[in-house]
Amino acid sequence: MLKNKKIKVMLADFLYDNDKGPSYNLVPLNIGYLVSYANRHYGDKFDFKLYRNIDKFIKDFNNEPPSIVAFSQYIWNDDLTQGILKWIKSEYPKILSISGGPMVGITTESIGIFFKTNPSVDLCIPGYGEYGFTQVLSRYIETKGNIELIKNSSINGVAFLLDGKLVNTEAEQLLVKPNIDMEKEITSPYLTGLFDEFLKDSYSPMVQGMRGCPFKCTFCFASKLKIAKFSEKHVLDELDV
Ligand code: B12
Ligand code: SF4
Repeated sequence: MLKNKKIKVMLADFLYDNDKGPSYNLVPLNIGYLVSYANRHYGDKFDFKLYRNIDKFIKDFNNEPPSIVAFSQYIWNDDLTQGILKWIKSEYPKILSISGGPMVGITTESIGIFFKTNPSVDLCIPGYGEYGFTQVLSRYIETKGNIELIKNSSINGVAFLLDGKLVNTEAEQLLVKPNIDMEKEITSPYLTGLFDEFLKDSYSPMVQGMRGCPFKCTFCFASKLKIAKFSEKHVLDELDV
């Protein structure tokens, strides 16, 4: 590896394409927030690339495989993501794989089920992802990317299997809140240009005013998360009004 070369991280929230194009076409706000937060802490060490389109991901991956892959798993892209993960880990076992999103869930039981159905995932981050993701990056640097060493001791906000046993499953207490000051610590991915390539490609913007939900529908992931808000100014700045 070249000295001072940044560590490549590919993040994706995949969409299916049908014969009319993408099944829907919103910017990947979830991984955009992860990268906005991570860039504040480790932007000098990691080079983050965001993807929606699977063909583009595979082309760039084959061109230069990354050191870390990170995927959003929702009910609508779970099979697709699992397939890609299976291929990546069978061909490149040293690439660290991280997952997050509603399919992980936030209870010990759901995280256990997630790992059973996703054996190619090294680490998962239940609930809000920014804090845990950055904790993993820090551990990655300390251990020079050795996956066994990364899993040697627990990582705050992160769950994984060690000898078949779940480590760090205190999701319910720890992870249902963002663990960061969203307003101060998440720079808008719109205002920093992170989404420019998506907007140029006709993806639609989606603006988040708050997280969690004041309603408590029992089936819903969002009803379990603590409410956290962006300020009115933050939202208006993003809307450019
Ligand atoms: C807006 C929204 C929609 C919009 C836009 C969808 C989208 N964004 O892609 C619309 C109206 C289109 C929609 C439709 C549907 N939705 Co919807 N939707 C939501 C809602 C309200 C917000 C999602 C969102 O974008 N949040 C913004 C991002 C920034 O937040 P986030 O997803 O929470 O991301 C954080 C964490 O999940 C985590 N994270 C996410 N990805 C990753 C990746 C990594 C590597 C890491 C470490 C962490 C991480 O970190 C992020 C930042 O903290 C959620 C409920 C909620 N309040 O969360 C439901 C939700 C996502 N929807 C859901 C469902 C079921 C649907 C539908 C299938 C409903 C239906 N039957 O038709 C459809 C399918 C849409 C499709 N893609 O085909 C479920 C998904 C459940 C699941 N297990 O996947 C949710 C969670 C609600 C629920 N019932 O529990 N939806
Ligand atoms: S389904 Fe979830 S996001 Fe929608 S109102 Fe209910 S708790 Fe809120």
